[in-house]
Amino acid sequence: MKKKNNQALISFYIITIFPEMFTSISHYGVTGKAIQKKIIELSFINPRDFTEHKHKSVDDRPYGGGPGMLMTVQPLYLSIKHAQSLLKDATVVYLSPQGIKLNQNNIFNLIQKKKIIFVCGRYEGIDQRIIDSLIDEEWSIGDYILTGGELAAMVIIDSVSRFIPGVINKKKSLENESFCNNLLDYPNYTRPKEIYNMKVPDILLSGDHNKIRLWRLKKSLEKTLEKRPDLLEKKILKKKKKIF
Ligand code: 21W
Repeated sequence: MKKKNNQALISFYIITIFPEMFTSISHYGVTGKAIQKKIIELSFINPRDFTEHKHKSVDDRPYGGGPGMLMTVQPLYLSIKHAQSLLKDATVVYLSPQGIKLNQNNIFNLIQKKKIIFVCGRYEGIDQRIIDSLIDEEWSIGDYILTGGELAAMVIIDSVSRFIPGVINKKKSLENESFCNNLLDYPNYTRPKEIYNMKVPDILLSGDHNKIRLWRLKKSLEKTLEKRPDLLEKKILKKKKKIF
């Protein structure tokens, strides 16, 4: 079947000792569809398949002492080299708490890349020599501690999938989205008009689209001022950019 021109293909190679975790995004919802339609392509490389250690181990104790274990060089090195041979010119990204903290802007820039190799660490991290020799970029998804890079990779793939043409068809639903314009969403309502003594605001039933647009903008601004004043400051700095 021929691919439609508006469908950008993004390939992710994921280096992980827990590839089964990714069934959660492959089988469900928007990301599941995107993968089914081959708009997003996920491939897995398991360092355990590349270990030359007699007990198939992929971790060892840190030199100099300290808590926990680290992922060793050898299985990761061969895994990354293998991924690079299958996905030429890909950006190699190590997911770690030390990385650049991702936001909506980074995610948007990411879809231009098309080819990404994610290295998911487990234990207390990976040997620094892998980072120095094979990693192009190091990314974090926020200032809290996870148990490994897999959930971070899934968060990124999930978020990226919203940006790809053909994944979410309704262009409009993306245009007004939270964070795109540094505003939080306005309140939303669907049928019925009244339930359990709770009503939909009259203005949304008025059919006056200009008034509705202004009401939504007002609500968005109010909500943002109340909950995330930091976003409004960003917005004022970027005043020239048109909103809504
Ligand atoms: C968490 C690894 C904490 C290491 C020596 C001994 C990927 C992540 C991760 C993890 C530590 C991301 C230490 C936000 C995250 C991830 C696993 C710290 C200290 N050093 N984004 N002990 N948060 N986390 N080790 O945790 O792999 S992206």
